[in-house]
Parts: sequence; C-alpha cells; structure tokens
Amino acid sequence: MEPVLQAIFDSILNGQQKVTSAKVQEALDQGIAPGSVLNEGMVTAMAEVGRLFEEGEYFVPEMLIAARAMQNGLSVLKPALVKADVKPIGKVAAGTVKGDLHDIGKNLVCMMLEGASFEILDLGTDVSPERFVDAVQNQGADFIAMSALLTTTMPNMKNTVEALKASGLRDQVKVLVGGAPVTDAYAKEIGADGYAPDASRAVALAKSLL
Ligand code: B1M
Repeated sequence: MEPVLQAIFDSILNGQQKVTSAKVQEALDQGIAPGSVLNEGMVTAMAEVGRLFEEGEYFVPEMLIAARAMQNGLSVLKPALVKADVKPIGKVAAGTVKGDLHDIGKNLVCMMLEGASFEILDLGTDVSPERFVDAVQNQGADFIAMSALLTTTMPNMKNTVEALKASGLRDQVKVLVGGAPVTDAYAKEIGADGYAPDASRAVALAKSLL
C-alpha cells in the first residue's frame, strides 16, 4: 500500500481525526485517485475496526472515534467524489432504517449517487417507515435507498415496503436496499426492487432502474 494510504488507514484505526483529514488531502495532492483513497485507505480501516470489535480488542468508544475520523476524511474526499452543477436525473430519499445509527455507508451511497447526478434527500439515521413514506408522498422521491447494518434492524426495510404498499405508493417508487448484513435474496424476499453491495453498485443499480 502507498505510504500515505497506510497513514490514512492507521489514523482511522487510532481515531486521529485531524491526521485523517490531512492525510486524505495529502493523498489527493499526490494525485492518488479518490476511489483508491476511499477503498484502500478508508473502507479497509473500518473493516479492520469491525474485526477488532468482534475480537474484543475494540469497544464501542473506539468504534465511535474511528467512525469520526472516517467521517472527517470523507468530508475532505467528498468534493473529489461529487461533480456539482448537473441536472438531476432522479430524486433519492436515503436513510438508515429505524433503530440503526450507522451512517458511514449510507453517507457514501449518498455521495456517489450525488456524483452520478441524482438529487439526494438525506433523511439521516433511525428513519421510520412513515418518514420514508412521507418522502415519496410529499417530497417527490423517485427512489428510496435504505441502509441497515444490524441484523436486528433489517426487518424495518420490510416494514417500510409494507408501509409504502399500505399508503398505495409502492408502484410510484423504486426501493433499493444495502448494508453489510443485507443480501440480494433478502431484497427479493421483502419485495425491494434491488440490492447493492457497495456504493458504486448502488449507482449502477439506480441508473438501471431509471
Ligand atoms: Co456498529 N456494528 N454497533 N457501530 N459497527 C457493526 C455493524 C458490527 C458488524 C460490528 C461487529 O460486531 N463486527 C455489529 C453488527 C452485528 C450485526 O448485527 N450483524 C455492530 C454492533 C453490534 C453495534 C452496536 C449494537 C454495539 C453496541 O452498542 N453494543 C451499536 C448499535 C448502535 C445502533 O445503530 N443502534 C453499534 C454502534 C456503532 C458506532 C455508533 C460506535 C459506530 C457507527 C458510527 C457511524 O456510523 N456514524 C459503529 C461502527 C463504526 C461499526 C463498524 C465497525 C463499521 C461500519 C462502517 O461504517 N463500515 C461495523 C463493522 C463492519 O461493518 N465491519 C459495525 C464502513 C462502511 C463504508 O461500510 O456501512 O457496510 P458499510 O457500507 C457499505 C455497504 O454496506 C454498502 O455501501 C457502503 C459503501 O460501499 N451500503 C449500501 C450501505 N448502505 C447501503 C445502502 C444502499 C446500498 C448500499 O442502498 C441502496
């Protein structure tokens, strides 16, 4: 790995927010592609944080400060990932489902969709089925992109699809799902229109459904 990418990886693991931002900027200044900075330096670091948590070496506070460092780095990376001033090709209401506070993956999906000319309505985390329904009914969303990182919160994806059906809106919107525990089979089971394993494939999926 490039030394600067290794430094980004280490700084996220150690929760050094300022170092992460500075090193992300340094990597971009060196001409390293934003996608490499993201996937090699940053996403791998969060996977390692998860491994350390599973092994009992990291606890919630360590996960949290690592996540803050990751978010800091992403804010430096965002302008390089997103192209501005393009006419929107669709409106996506994106959120992490009810009960779930993980937002790094959802934020990445938003950035990549924005970069691909979708208009983003970021509903944040802990988003209820009713809030997703409202985004379709009153805010003109053509797509819903739901993220879940916990096996215990995945059922709220199904609850959202059911709430859309109950409101008579299911046929007006494409429902996309993703997040580490989510699978293509689960997407089919709950009646979603598609599953994407990562942010770039979420873009390809949304475009294919336009
Ligand atoms: Co949590 N956590 N966490 N956590 N956390 C996981 C998810 C876990 C797998 C860790 C582990 O045990 N190895 C585990 C879940 C186990 C399970 O249910 N299967 C877990 C747990 C247990 C918990 C708590 C319950 C811990 C506790 O309190 N005891 C608690 C729950 C809080 C809650 O939500 N109610 C909790 C809390 C937290 C923090 C707050 C400390 C923090 C989140 C901070 C934040 O997000 N702002 C945190 C973190 C950082 C993690 C790990 C380490 C990293 C997640 C991450 O950001 N990954 C995670 C371990 C892991 O994932 N390996 C873990 C990087 C991100 C880029 O990837 O989110 O997968 P990801 O997104 C990808 C794809 O999944 C996809 O694209 C993204 C980019 O390519 N994608 C989509 C995501 N959403 C999509 C939507 C789409 C399409 C694609 O729509 C179309």
